[in-house]
Amino acid sequence: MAAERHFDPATAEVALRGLRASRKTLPAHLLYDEEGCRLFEAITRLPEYYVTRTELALLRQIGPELRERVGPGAAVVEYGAGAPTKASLLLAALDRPAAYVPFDIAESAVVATAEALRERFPGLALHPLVGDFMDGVALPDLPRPLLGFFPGSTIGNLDPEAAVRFLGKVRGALGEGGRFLVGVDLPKAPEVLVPAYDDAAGVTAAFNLNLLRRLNREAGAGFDLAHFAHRAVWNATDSRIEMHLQSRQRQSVPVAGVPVHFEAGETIHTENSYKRSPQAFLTLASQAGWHGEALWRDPDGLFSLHLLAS
Ligand code: AVI
Repeated sequence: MAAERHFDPATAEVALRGLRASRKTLPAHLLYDEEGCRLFEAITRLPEYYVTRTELALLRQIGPELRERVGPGAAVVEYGAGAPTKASLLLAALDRPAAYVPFDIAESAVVATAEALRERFPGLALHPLVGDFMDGVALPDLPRPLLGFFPGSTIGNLDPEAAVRFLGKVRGALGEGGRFLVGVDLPKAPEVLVPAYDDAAGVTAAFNLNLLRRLNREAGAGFDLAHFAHRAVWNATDSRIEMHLQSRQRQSVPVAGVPVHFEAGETIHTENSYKRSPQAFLTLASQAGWHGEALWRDPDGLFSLHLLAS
């Protein structure tokens, strides 16, 4: 979880770059300030957001087979370790796991995750690692076999090029014999997808709009949140849910002293969440040198877990 910050020239620069483009965008990572992380946690418990509970149930179900495939004494490296629940399930399923590396950009998240697991798994070696996993940080010296873990369909927030780049970096870091367990959300009817990203209680709307509040604080912006609406749109061509913030009126908003003009109905594209069939995901994985060792889906065909091998 990121700490609260005040004016930050880097955020202002990145925001202005996106907002001055002909199609306005903001980078999705800006959604995750302290309040954004709290709202995302609340999203994972929403009735419409099937992702988290489906993946947890699937992880429970595949435990014995995973234990068999991975073998004893594994070291688990979790990319984007924001909470201990999924790692805890995975470690409990494995045969005497030797080490766990929670890896995330937010120091407080990796420390809290490691602390929670220290109590649950007293013999486990813990190596919290802080950094941007997109940059491919070198891992500490770890026992083998190595199992990377990237749950939650966070890979779905990466466009195809970034996903291949990331998968390649992980393959390089885990090395020969490394395996990678990845949660991948599956394509499904827009009637299920759109409410999952535009829930009745308005939590996802608050999560998206919070980005403007962050820019008011960190980019010297003057957004009136009441003048923007959250939109979740299914883009069938690219097989992704898009989150947008739509201007309710013609308006001009100052950002770091620069006026940014909005037409009524114009949107800021804030996030993509790709939904990938097994074939689509395995095509990306193979471009990064991985091959599929095992694939599991929940009985309703909502979500998948891929075990990749190098
Ligand atoms: C973090 N990530 C996998 C979420 C998703 O489903 O794409 C982010 C999210 N955005 C809105 N709701 C959830």
